[in-house]
Amino acid sequence: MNAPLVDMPEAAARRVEPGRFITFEGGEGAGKSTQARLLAAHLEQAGIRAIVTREPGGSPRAEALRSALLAGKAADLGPFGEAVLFGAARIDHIDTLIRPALAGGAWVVCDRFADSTRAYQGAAGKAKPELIAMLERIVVGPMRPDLTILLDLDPEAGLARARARGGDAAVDRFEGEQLAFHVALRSAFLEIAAKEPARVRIVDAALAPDEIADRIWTIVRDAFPAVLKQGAA
Ligand code: T5A
Repeated sequence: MNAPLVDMPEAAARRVEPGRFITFEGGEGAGKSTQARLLAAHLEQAGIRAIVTREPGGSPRAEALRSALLAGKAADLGPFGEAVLFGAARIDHIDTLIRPALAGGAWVVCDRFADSTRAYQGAAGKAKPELIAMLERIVVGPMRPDLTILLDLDPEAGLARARARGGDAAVDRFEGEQLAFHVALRSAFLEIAAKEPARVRIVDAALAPDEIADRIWTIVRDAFPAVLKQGAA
């Protein structure tokens, strides 16, 4: 029998930082940035220091990689090559922003994280799932989110929102993919949620922003009852 290429069991150590790490995931225009901001405001009202960040990006080096990736400059590398660059951006983001913030007791609210690589480069992009899984273990290690909010929306509605917001600006690398790509993305995110129900909670993103924010706040309070007492804020 061949020895495994890497030996990193799922039971790898949990991280020890005191802050909480919450990610938002979903297709284009699902409302992740809007809800990340609203959640951070809610947390601050409840007396918790919250930092909003995003991927790709969140640190100067990762933002430079974001510009290249969203301009399509890495598309010729193929989906796994792109995944490696998203991973490089993620390593810098974790090392320079996420881990230090969590270590200082802040909560980090991140607009997209490793589930986006699974969905965009893995399921929809068709990079080999075992390579994507291996990359995630190397890049993310124990820095897995405590909670992920999946904003689920019909892809045509999400793309229409993104286009309406973007005006005449050119669509980016992934917005420009065929509808079938975005349909595959939605299925991939729902599959991740089905496999990891304790971490990933689905919220209907077709509702009004305030209603979505209320539902997310209920989920967050329920997820961290020792910190956020019922009825807080
Ligand atoms: N990517 C990313 C990968 O391929 N692999 C990876 O590993 C990672 C991390 C990032 C791209 O990179 C890809 C995925 C992406 O294609 P991006 O610009 O950050 O690029 O793309 P998105 O994350 O999709 O950001 P968007 O801004 O397009 O979408 P959001 O953040 O989901 O939506 P938001 O909040 O900006 O809202 C969009 C518009 O809709 C309105 C807002 O006002 C705004 O105009 N809106 C609503 N309208 C009606 N009802 C609601 N409930 C609404 N909520 C918001």
